[in-house]
Amino acid sequence: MNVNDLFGTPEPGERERMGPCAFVLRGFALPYVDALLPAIAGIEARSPFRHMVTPGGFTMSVALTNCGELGWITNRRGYSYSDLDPDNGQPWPVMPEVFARLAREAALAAGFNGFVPDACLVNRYEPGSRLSLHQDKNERDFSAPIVSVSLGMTATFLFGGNERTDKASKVALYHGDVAVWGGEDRLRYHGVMPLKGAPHPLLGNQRINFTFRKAA
Ligand code: MD3
Ligand code: FE
Repeated sequence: MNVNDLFGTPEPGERERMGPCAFVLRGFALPYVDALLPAIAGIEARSPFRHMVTPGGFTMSVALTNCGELGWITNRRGYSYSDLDPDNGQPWPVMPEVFARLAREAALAAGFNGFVPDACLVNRYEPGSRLSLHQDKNERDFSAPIVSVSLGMTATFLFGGNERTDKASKVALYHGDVAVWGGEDRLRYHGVMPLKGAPHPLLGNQRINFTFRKAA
């Protein structure tokens, strides 16, 4: 039971603890939204969202692109980080200054000083898109935290344990919320339930998530 089960939608400014080193900063990205949206458009113009294929041969329901020095990719050969967009052979778009600032400030607010991400995966969910339970373990060093920014439609996030079979709790992530996790929570299983519900006033029928990582 947590305070939001009793009192409903959380207020911007709340910091919810999900684990010893995992937090949701409610509404932390709201002051950045006006700058983030045109920056996403700029990234998309060079490296459009696309549905990648997993090593098992399934096409992801989530569409993705990347910015920064390295981008997360998947194909029949496996999951990896690449300095080039495989669709156009070009470097990924440069990480916009406002992205890097948001990631650093959010990490600091959760107790991780000096976070400098080299990779930003941008996920786009449409109604029905989901992300099955997984660990983020394609990064070279697990000592840096991960910062995740949610925009648009509300998603139900699944927060599990260190084993796939550990019971996962559900957390609603709203437009503007930022999740930060590291330390002993860095390798916890997590996922996103199929997107459903009301369109967002600003973004319509989609949810966009940025996941900032130190990959190299
Ligand atoms: C893990 N994306 O791309 S991470 C991914 O909403 C991914 O698209 C999610 O998982 C998405 O690999 C955002 C969200 C998250 C938040 C808090 C966590 C993952 C966490 C706390 C501990 C462990
Ligand atoms: Fe993940």
